[in-house]
Amino acid sequence: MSREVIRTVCPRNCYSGCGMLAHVEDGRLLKVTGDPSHPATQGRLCSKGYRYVERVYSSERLLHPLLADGERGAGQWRPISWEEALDRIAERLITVRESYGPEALLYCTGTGMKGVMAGIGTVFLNLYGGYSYHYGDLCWPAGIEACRLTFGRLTHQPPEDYRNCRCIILWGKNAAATNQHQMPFLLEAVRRGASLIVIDPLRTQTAARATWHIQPNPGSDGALALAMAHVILAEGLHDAAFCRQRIEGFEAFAAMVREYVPEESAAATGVPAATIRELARHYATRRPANINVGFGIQRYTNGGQTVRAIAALAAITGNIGIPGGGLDYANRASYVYGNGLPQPPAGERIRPLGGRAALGRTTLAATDPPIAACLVERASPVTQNPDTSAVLAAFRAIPFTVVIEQFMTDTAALADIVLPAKTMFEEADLLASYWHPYLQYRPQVIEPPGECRSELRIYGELARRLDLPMKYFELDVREVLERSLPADISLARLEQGAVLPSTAEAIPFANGRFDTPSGKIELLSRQAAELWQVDPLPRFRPPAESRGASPDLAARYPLQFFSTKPKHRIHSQWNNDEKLRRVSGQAALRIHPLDAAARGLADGARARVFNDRGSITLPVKLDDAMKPGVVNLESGLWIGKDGVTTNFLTSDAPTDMNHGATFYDCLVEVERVG
Ligand SMILES: Nc1nc2c(c(=O)[nH]1)N[C@H]1C(S)=C(S)[C@@H](COP(=O)(O)OP(=O)(O)OC[C@H]3O[C@@H](n4cnc5c(=O)[nH]c(N)nc54)[C@H](O)[C@@H]3O)O[C@H]1N2
Ligand SMILES: Nc1nc2c(c(=O)[nH]1)N[C@H]1C(S)=C(S)[C@@H](COP(=O)(O)OP(=O)(O)OC[C@H]3O[C@@H](n4cnc5c(=O)[nH]c(N)nc54)[C@H](O)[C@@H]3O)O[C@H]1N2
Ligand code: SF4
Ligand SMILES: [Mo]
Repeated sequence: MSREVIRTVCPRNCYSGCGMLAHVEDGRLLKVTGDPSHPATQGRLCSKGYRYVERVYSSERLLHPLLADGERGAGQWRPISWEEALDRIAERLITVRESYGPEALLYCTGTGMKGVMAGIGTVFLNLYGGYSYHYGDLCWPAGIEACRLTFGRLTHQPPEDYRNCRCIILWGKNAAATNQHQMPFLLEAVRRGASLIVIDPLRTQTAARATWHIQPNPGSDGALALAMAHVILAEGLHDAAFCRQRIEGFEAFAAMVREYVPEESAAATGVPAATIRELARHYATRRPANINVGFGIQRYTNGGQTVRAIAALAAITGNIGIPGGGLDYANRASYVYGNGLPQPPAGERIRPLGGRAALGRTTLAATDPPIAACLVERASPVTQNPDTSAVLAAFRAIPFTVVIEQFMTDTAALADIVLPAKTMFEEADLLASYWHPYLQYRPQVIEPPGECRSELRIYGELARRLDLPMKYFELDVREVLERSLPADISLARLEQGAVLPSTAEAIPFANGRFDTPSGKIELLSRQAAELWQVDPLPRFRPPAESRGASPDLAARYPLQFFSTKPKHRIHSQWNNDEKLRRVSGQAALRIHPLDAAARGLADGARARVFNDRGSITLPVKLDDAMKPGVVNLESGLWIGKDGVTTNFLTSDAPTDMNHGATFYDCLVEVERVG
């Protein structure tokens, strides 16, 4: 018997990037535990992380290639051999390319798995001659661009620096659910005397731990931040020397915020003027202060400008480049690896169809050629992309779809062929975190169970059948990863534990250098105007679906609806884990008792939530900590398991910058059923 404990890392699209120990006996994963030597996650995982053994050996895990038997989408499958599956797919890909050209093939990816090896599909498709795709990202792009425009690079305070803060604002971030390993650092800061302020329309578990919870109207944070800036500048609480030396456009910004009188912003934000003033004074006078901006606030049509407005607060108070300060959005200090996969020349016919948020509509609208086949990998667009009705229509219209998956998701259920994918334990890769600054290595610790295969192997087998050059697929994964690393980090070193890259700044921007066109923090950004046609200053515009911007729509659909991240799932993942489903409880729409009473809804009653795009029917959960006028549901539900999913209601409009999705910019009405 051989028993080993192997250091690895959880690769989910999750802030924490937990250091993990895989306990393996005779080729079988026995248990996973947290890696106590990890500087940021310190030996802890989360409810999902501790369920990996059950996930890997789940009775629902797909172990063999499946062919839709009879009508596609009807739930009938026939296990087929890899030979048959690959022959069928290869034959179809050749026909599609001959009949329409390679761009008739849609390549659809998500964030289900990250790392260097996730790039192998693109290698294959370039060799194939091209493909169609959607640009942008469902997750964080508007905020990423806002921070890039403002500071020039994406980096932020390391976790251990929170102990130096006197004030921490979590602005639209529910760390207790989404970045659980940040909580001990935050709570330690509180023990040392820091105030912890949560700005969130919902009373989240994080808000419950805060010293002060402020509940603005969804999508109104830009107005709140600018009104705070108004108070700070009017009362001379800014850092005048810092503003002079380090900020581009300070005068223009100061002139603009004179318009944002707290009394007037109170209407848009739903936050009383006195609270805005008190918050502004508190933040500006408790230096050093840190603002943690979550990703929720940028899922609106004004999302990028909102993040720019909040970033301006950190700048004018001189809270950038000092211990205990900072504007934390996404930390890319550990994104130091490149792509060590051998790269063929780009395919000749690569066609962008539109932004990822509009996957359904733009796929349906594709002509010359239309989409004739689709490859889905690491994604479940049926539940995760906006406008589920359009996504469903698109997948039903595509003549031939292959989904590479671990489980029978709502998306896989629509496929012609489903191929069983590897998990994190079955192939090696590198992992960066967007919270802590450490680079990590994820070794292969077991062989894929059943007939599961890595994408590298799957694309290699398809390449052989398409007579593509095999040198791009006959690879040693360790060599690929070694080639991806910067010169001063080796795999051998990563095997010893998480590595802090030499380029990581102990205190970001301490050197006063910003990689913007002016070399300063840009509150006035010409790039913003040129690239995204927004105001060069972060002026406030109400979100598209709000009383402020669309009163007619708001008259019909008076409730602001948004989803949040589930504590016991990562998006749609683990929603098929029975234990975690029990912990999560039944999916329910959270609503304020006043809004419920106005609609004749008692706690637990079934309600239809609807707008022009769609409707879902589910129980309501009355919650007097909700803000009246706001309703909420967790994302990542499966139609097949829960009967509903959030995105039937959401819009496919893009964010104001960088092609993001506006999941939270959504008006609905709720009515009783039965
Ligand atoms: N309404 C609403 N919708 C949202 C959001 C929201 O807040 N509200 N959030 C959005 C955000 S921020 C994000 S990031 C997206 C996430 O949405 P997606 O990117 O689709 O991510 P997941 O649901 O985590 O995973 C998708 C699939 O990847 C599969 N997978 C995991 N590992 C592998 C692998 O190694 N190989 C293969 N082939 N498959 C694998 C999983 O089994 C899973 O079914 O959802 C977005 N959708
Ligand atoms: N458990 C778990 N952890 C995760 C994930 C997961 O699915 N599950 N997903 C990971 C991924 S990919 C992402 S993108 C991150 C997201 O991490 P977060 O940004 O923390 O998550 P969200 O739930 O999208 O939004 C955070 C908070 O913003 C609030 N919010 C919504 N609209 C507004 C607004 O207009 N103003 C303000 N002030 N607040 C608002 C919501 O109520 C919510 O509590 O989490 C990562 N971590
Ligand atoms: S899902 Fe996130 S918090 Fe949970 S183990 Fe993985 S990285 Fe850690
Ligand atoms: Mo995300």
